[in-house]
Amino acid sequence: MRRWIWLGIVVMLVAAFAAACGGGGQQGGGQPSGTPEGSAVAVSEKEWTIQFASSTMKPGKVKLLIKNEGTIEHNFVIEGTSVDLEAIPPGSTKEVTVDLKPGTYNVLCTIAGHSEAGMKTTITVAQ
Ligand SMILES: [Cu+2]
Repeated sequence: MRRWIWLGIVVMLVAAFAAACGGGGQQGGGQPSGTPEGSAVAVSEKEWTIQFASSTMKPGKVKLLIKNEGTIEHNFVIEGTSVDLEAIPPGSTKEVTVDLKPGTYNVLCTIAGHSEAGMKTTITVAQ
């Protein structure tokens, strides 16, 4: 007889525990999984190259993270766009967002002599 009472208590405890857990689980759900606006593309500048992590991009807003991995100042220009970054000190990173339309763009460092030495590249924007 006593055994049944204990069993009843255990069943009630388990039920209470399950209810508490169920409530907590519902609270955790419902996080929206939206896609972030644009995508970041890493760009490395140094003597004497400009390298994009990806030189082909989709049209639309693209965030560029330009890191000067060289030992002297460089700047960053994408011809035909508003992107015209002032000198980036060695070791630092600048961020710029550009709205790219389909096409091919020349990218260069406009400090005298740098693009001639190799600091230029092209990127292609296509669907
Ligand atoms: Cu440069």
